[in-house]
Amino acid sequence: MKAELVLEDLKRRFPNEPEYHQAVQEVLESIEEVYNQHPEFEKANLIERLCIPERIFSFRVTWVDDKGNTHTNMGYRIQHCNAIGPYKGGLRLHASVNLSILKFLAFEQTFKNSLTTLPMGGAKGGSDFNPKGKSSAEVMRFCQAFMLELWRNIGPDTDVPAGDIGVGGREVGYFFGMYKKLAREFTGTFTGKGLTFGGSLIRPEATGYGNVYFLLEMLKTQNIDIKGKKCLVSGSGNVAQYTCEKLIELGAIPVTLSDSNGYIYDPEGITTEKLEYVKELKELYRGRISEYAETYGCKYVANARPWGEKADIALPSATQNEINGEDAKKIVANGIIAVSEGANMPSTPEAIEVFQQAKILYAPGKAANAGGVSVSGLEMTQNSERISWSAEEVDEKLKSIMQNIHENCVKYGTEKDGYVNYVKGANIAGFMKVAKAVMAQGIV
Ligand code: NDP
Ligand code: 2IT
Repeated sequence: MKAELVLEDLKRRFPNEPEYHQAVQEVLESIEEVYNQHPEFEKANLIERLCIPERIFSFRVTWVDDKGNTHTNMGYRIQHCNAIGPYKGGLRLHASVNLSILKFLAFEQTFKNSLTTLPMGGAKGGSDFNPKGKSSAEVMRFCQAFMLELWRNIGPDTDVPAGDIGVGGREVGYFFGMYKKLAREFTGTFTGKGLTFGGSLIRPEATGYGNVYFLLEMLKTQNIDIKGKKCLVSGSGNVAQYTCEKLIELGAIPVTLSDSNGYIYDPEGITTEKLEYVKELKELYRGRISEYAETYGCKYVANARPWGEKADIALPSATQNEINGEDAKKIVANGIIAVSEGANMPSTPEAIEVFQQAKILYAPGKAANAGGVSVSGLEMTQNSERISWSAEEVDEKLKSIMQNIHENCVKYGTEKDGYVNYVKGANIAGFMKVAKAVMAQGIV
């Protein structure tokens, strides 16, 4: 297999899908050498089967707003691979959603889920519906209309969706309610559910907490204490909030948050009290992060990202390609020692190159943010057994999963000079397990 040729072919067959090409390229470059040690893979043309989704659903979603106007959006579900378990992955509601973005996310999800060691395949879905400025009733009608189309293609042993950008507890509740009505069953089809109807404790916290657990493991390899370290966090949604919560608990100092309009810089640090304000601002009032700056009298920079601020650690937690090569240069020049990705693919290939050249600790999303889907996997287990574990139990399992992912990255990603290439480690470990499972199941 020649990574370059495979990519060229995919670009020809699926043009205008830059995010999908970007995600595939990163994995292919990491695994090329190991893959080529297995002639049986090449003989079975395995690589194409792992890059191209098994199935894609796309459908029109029609809903009525509060004024009685009718709207149409596109809905999608990409079932990328179910070689190691039922399809599993979130739904994203954001105006930018298109096939390229969902194909990249479903591809990444497959190898991320493999890394967790839990039996989950990879999927992703969503819609170009823009939840901003919509009432709860409008969001509900949209979610119900979306589920009217998707429900036949998902199920507890088939495909289990969850949240992502624009989909939190409220939306999962609406999706699940409609699914349950149409399917006439109460099962664990959906994770991230409310605690009163089968949700798992620690699922809301899991991605942010898990990212900080992963960061701790990276810091441990260099005997660095997290206490007192200033952290740049981007985003201000689910992942950003619980990243901050864990950082504060461990004595680190988050100094930035952002949304699609700009970022705040609070040199005093975001405290527990200020974080409670952010949670309310975002979950209840659905406000803008600029209001934080007005409330606490700190700096707000419109239409910008926080990467030029001075700090010790960066935890991008908003969206894909939010750190470009120039941002990465600023991050390195400012002496940042570690970048741990809460978001999926937040760094461009140029940015990754800058981090790795500078040999700073750098963890890609598919390893560092795997805590979210891991606890989703634990939610599935609890649902099938009709039991629920305590917060401590789930948190302990989450910690040990993140430590195990870190160990695997070190095992497969350590280079001759001792530098751990976490991208390579995560890609090889995640990929090989799926590859072996696909091979064993024949050509299907
Ligand atoms: P939320 O919707 O809760 O929050 C998203 C945050 O990112 C918001 O602050 C949002 O700002 C900002 N954002 C979204 N899109 C853009 C954009 N195009 N430009 C600038 N800012 C943007 O989503 P999550 O916190 O759940 O997701 C954040 C990231 O983490 C995503 O990459 C997601 O794929 C990834 N992830 C999420 C997991 C989960 O369990 N939720 C698990 C693993 C990864 P605004 O409000 O202005 O839109
Ligand atoms: O990107 C991700 O891993 C998620 N959005 C979570 C997926 C899940 O099924 O919990």
